[in-house]
Amino acid sequence: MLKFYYSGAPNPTKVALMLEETGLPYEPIAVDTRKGDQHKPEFMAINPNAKVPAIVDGDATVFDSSAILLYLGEKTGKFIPAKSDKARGELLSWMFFVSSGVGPYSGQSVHFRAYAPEKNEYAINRYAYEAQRHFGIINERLAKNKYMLGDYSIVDMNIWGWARLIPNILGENGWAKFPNLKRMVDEISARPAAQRAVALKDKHKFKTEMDEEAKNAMFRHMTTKVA
Ligand SMILES: N[C@@H](CCC(=O)N[C@@H](CS)C(=O)NCC(=O)O)C(=O)O
Repeated sequence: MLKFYYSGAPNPTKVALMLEETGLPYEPIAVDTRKGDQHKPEFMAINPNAKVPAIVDGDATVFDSSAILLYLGEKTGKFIPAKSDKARGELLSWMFFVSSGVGPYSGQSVHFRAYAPEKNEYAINRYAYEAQRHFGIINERLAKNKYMLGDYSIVDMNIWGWARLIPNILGENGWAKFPNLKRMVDEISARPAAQRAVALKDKHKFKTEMDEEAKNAMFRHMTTKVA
């Protein structure tokens, strides 16, 4: 059975949504990143980048949430547009837009807002500005389209994983500028598959404290010099 290495964080949750939407049987395997499970050799043999999510499907190992969403979309033929050059161009553009923009800027925005030991206004504003700019582009497209590619697809799941956390990324008024994106996120969150995906984290008692052990596991730059 397909093995799904996960935690309750945004990138694994979007993959959980796709697994739940497709109905593919899978075995969830918890990786408690606040305890340092991601650095264990047995997990790093699956994802040398030491991050969740990852999947093992027969002899295929896939890590990185966008790669997994594409893999599962192609494997099942679900939530992926019919093949034409035009549709494939749009699919790849928006998938890479999320993985190179929405995800990293949102993640860094949360980091500098909530976890950095010093409040660095420059970093907070830069990442919040870039995250907001990316969400703005999505919001504009959703003014004319119900979903990013017309029909509900892995692009929307990829966005949902982060956008459902907009108040954590941009602050409590974060939704103010994005009514169309909010409409889509609420629609997806109401789906039974999304509710099961979000509830998956409760199947395991993940560590919640951001203590020294967690910081040592997740923020290694704090204790390791670059040069
Ligand atoms: N580009 C990767 C990023 C994965 C990632 O940053 N995962 C986070 C959870 S959302 C993680 O494992 N953090 C633990 C750590 O950085 O040690 C993806 O899209 O899957």
